[in-house]
Amino acid sequence: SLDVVTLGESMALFAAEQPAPLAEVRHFTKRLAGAETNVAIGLSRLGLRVGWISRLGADSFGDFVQRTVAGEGVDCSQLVIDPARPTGFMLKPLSPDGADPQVEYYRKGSAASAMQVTQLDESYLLSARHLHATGIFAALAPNTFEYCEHSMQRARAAGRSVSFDPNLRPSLWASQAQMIAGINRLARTASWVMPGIAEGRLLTGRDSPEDIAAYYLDQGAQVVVIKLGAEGAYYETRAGEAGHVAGVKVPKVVDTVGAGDGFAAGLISAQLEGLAWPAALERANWIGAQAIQVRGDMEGLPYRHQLPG
Ligand code: KDG
Repeated sequence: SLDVVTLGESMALFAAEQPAPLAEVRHFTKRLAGAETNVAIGLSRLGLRVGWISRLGADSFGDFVQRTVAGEGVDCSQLVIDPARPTGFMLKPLSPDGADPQVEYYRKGSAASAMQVTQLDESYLLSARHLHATGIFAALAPNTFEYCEHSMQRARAAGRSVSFDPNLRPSLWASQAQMIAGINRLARTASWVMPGIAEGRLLTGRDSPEDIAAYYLDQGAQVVVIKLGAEGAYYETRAGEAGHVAGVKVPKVVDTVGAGDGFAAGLISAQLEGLAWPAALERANWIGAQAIQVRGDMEGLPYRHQLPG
């Protein structure tokens, strides 16, 4: 049995080595991308048993993704190779000031984007104590939205905790209105909703962390955790517990992509270990802070022995 299961698309990432427009960059480093596998790898490094449900093409990007994820100890027994469709990839510019980069996706028609809910092995899904889902997989196609929503509903109905990171990627949605409606619909199924503050504002039309939390608590969430970047995070539970945990100072922000995934790995691992929310947010903040100090999404994720205290 597993502690955590997650589902989504992972890709090869070509990260620019020069701070120039992508069209002019000559040198890239190949890395792994995929919000859900970042979380899975973070959890596996902390010693949790975690599984990843996905599809890849029968190509060298697919081999690379599978080897990297499996090599991190993530269970890939539900990974299917689709010989008829490619593995996606993406390009990421180098932003010297650590600002969020404008990425370019090459993932339309990918193996993962064609996943159908009829292919889901529900006994595998329910063999885990916890499901982690993000809005990226749901944004790929109507069939992946359905896959994501159905998995969340099944897990929650079976009494599993379900975390949901909106992970807004506007370029994957037909319109902003559809993105907001789709993400908020998925959030209704989650037990933990964990947006960044800018995402929370866009999704709810509300401003303060307290008001954003109230929106999702009213919709049925058990806890809402709002990521405040350098300011840390705010949480509020259905039971009326609430608090702010300060951010972790870092000497230099190198690459912000993946911070939210590190945060999720910290939060989920701490909760499954029985830590209270403030301690869980502290671990989440700390891991997020590690992730932004190195290039790459998952390279900076700590192993258990590296956790402070
Ligand atoms: O959360 C990090 C992800 O954004 C990154 O790994 C790429 O999954 C990715 C995506 O679809 O943007």
